[in-house]
Amino acid sequence: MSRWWLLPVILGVALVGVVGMVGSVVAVGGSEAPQGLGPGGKAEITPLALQGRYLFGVINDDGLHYDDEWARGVRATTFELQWRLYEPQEGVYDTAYINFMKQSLARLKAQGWYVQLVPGYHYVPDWVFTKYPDVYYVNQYGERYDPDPATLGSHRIINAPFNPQARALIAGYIARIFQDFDPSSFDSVRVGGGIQGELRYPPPDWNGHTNAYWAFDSHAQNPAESGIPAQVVGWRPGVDPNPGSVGRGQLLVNPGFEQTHAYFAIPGWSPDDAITATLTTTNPHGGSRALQLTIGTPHRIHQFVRVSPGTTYRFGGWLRSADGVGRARVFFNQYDASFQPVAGAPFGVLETNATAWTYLTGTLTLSATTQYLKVEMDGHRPGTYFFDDLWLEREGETNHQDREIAVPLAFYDWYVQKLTDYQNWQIAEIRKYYSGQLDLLYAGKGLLPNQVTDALTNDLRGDGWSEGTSALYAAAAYDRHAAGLTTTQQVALYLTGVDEPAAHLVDDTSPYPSDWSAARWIAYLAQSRGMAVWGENSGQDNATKLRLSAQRMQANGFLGLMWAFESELYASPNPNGYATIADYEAVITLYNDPPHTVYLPLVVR
Ligand SMILES: [Ca+2]
Repeated sequence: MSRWWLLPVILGVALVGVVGMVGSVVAVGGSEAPQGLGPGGKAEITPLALQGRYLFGVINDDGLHYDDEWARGVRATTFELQWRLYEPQEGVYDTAYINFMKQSLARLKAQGWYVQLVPGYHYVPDWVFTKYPDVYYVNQYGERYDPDPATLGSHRIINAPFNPQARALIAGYIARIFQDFDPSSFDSVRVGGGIQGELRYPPPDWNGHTNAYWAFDSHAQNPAESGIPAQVVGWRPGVDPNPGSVGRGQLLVNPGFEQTHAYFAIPGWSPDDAITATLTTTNPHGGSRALQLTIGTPHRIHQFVRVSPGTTYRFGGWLRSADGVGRARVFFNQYDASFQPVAGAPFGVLETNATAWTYLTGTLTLSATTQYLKVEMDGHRPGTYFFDDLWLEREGETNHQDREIAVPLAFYDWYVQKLTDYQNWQIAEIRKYYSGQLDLLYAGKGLLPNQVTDALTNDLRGDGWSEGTSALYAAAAYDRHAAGLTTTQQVALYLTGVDEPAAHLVDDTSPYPSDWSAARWIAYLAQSRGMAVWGENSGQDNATKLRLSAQRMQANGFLGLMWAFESELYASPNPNGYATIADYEAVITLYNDPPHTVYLPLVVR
């Protein structure tokens, strides 16, 4: 069974025949993955092939530059509706606004533009909040998500993942759009529903807190409505202790490697990309499974464990080596509150090259600044190694019960799943009226499974390794959202932030997703399920970022690129050095004249 992080080398360059269709891109090929992207997910992917020319577009056009843009090769634009302008009072639709937008649309279609509809239900009218005060997101501190309308009016989204009334209101607005506008006018429709129309929960920073999870309204907390697991009802991350940590003297999670999970290869443990970590049922020491590591390069699997500084800990476990030469090793390394190694601090180690299960123990007294022990396993040279029934306890501990993360894990699985469900609900709702392409807005690279594992083993307290990333609270586990799509028919993934992270921070030639740009990760997820992929930059970007974005578009088999924002392309004066429309024209010419039909697809075998 293959593991998600075990992505083999990227193979070759595909040559696709030239199809000289100006302003047209067609995605062909691809295959439907029969299952998710987690462990056991698809390992054989037929690449999407791109024929014809890349589709270059602009975002937030003001309607003044269509002719100029068209002459320079720009062929796509967003067409943004805003619910708050469309329906200023409940059931009252602004005819003047709608007619104006209809005229704009007619003009775009007459000129041949590719029109990406932004339905704009993330621009919520004021009356929704006054008439339906129940529609707010609520975090674990009992606080409503209610950004200041004056300064953050475009962030006032409603709690549609959990609140049926919020969904009903959005559904009514969507129906109205496709009643007023001919659905066939739109070449694609954006789907996301969170802030800026992206698929995500509100941000973690709220009212002085930095770890807000937005699933604590009465609907979310009602099992009959939300399916929240019983043991999770009322449990507040970072406020309530993890019941599986209270009074448990054995500090390692899943120390016997008996647990399994749909998305984590080894629950509680975070393997580096470059190793193969599996659960083996062959000859475990205890229970029915043991950890098997196959190592070719110096990499490890780890778990961070919160400990008390200046305290003595004891540890032990069962280890063995496959070849009798390489030594199986378990390290206990000291880390401070900032997750930096404590300089000069001693480490604990267990190691053996015995081929039979061997029991080893050790002791380590921590420094005054140590907050975490990073428990790591590897082998001292390439080979295969086995581990089972590890333990770590404070000296003198009498409670030997294993720590476990069932509650944080159940909470987070549910929190992510509810956003997947909201994604699927939006698709189904729009599909009632519209059969064309849907662009799912994924905000950047999001989370990788190891980041989630590290947060869970810290009980989602908010201060652990990887818990500083907003993607955790946003539930931006895009591998899960893509795997959880109920349909991929005419569905594309659309990345916001093609320019992120900066080029020097990523390696898109690496076989490992942790090294990749957001563009490569989202392209991988899309193509894993036979979907097309494209996207836009972050905005306020210079010509270097423009060229980088176009390179990533090509390298990852995107349909095209939308540039944010049109106003910046035409900025005059341009004191911030934004990419100009001339820069954009040069990029369009480079990639489309003659049509480029060579790119690096994500062939994964
Ligand atoms: Ca075991």
